[in-house]
Amino acid sequence: ARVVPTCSGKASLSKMSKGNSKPFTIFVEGNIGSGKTTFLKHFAALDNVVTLAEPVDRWREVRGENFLDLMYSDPSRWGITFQTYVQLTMLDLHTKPVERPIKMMERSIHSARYCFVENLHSSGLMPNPDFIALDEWFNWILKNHDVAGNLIIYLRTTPEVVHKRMLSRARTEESCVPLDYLQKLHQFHEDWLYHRKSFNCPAPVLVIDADKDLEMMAADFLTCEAKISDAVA
Ligand code: DCP
Repeated sequence: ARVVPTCSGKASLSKMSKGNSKPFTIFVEGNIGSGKTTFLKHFAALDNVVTLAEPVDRWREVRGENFLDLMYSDPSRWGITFQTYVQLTMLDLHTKPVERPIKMMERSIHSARYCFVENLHSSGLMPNPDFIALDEWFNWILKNHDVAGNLIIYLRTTPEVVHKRMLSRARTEESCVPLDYLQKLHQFHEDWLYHRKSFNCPAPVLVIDADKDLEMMAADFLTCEAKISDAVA
């Protein structure tokens, strides 16, 4: 694991939450199939951490409609619907009060905008007016709500590895997602979190090699635990 310098050039983890009531907030980011859910499960066992899983099930059942499925079946038509709802549900999690000192979220409103929405728009799958409307909402949220984090854990993978994992877990809606889509998403994550050359990065980044099988990740989990407790202490 390595800690990428903060946007301001400091190499240490942010200690923003120290001394105030806001929890130390962590976003776990990475491509589809990078192991975010498993990562969160590990930390859910710790008594000072609240983990908030990504609300995929809420996106699959919205008053009888499966927004995730609609988005994959016709992104140009339904991408705006799906991503608007993702933005709402993520805002809900960002602003949710928690009772413990560390709040760990699976993804964030930031990766929704900077990776998924950006990918749909730049691939020509989201019409420009749809993109503008979403982006206006996003900018309004950034100005009017606290969606900041203290640390990003980037589960870094290669697209071929996550493609295999995605096919083997066989989530129905994802059956038609091609490798090319994962390659593009990978590049957006890389440019944002690893090369730091695209969008604003809202927190320092801890990079973890997540191509490894789960059994090989134990040491990385411990490294993360140590970095987090050091940052919060
Ligand atoms: N998704 C999307 N746009 C977003 C967020 C997610 O299109 N803003 C899609 C991609 C996946 C599904 O939702 O098809 C779930 O995405 P994640 O990668 O966030 O979650 P996983 O369950 O794939 O994570 P992991 O396998 O790492 O646990």
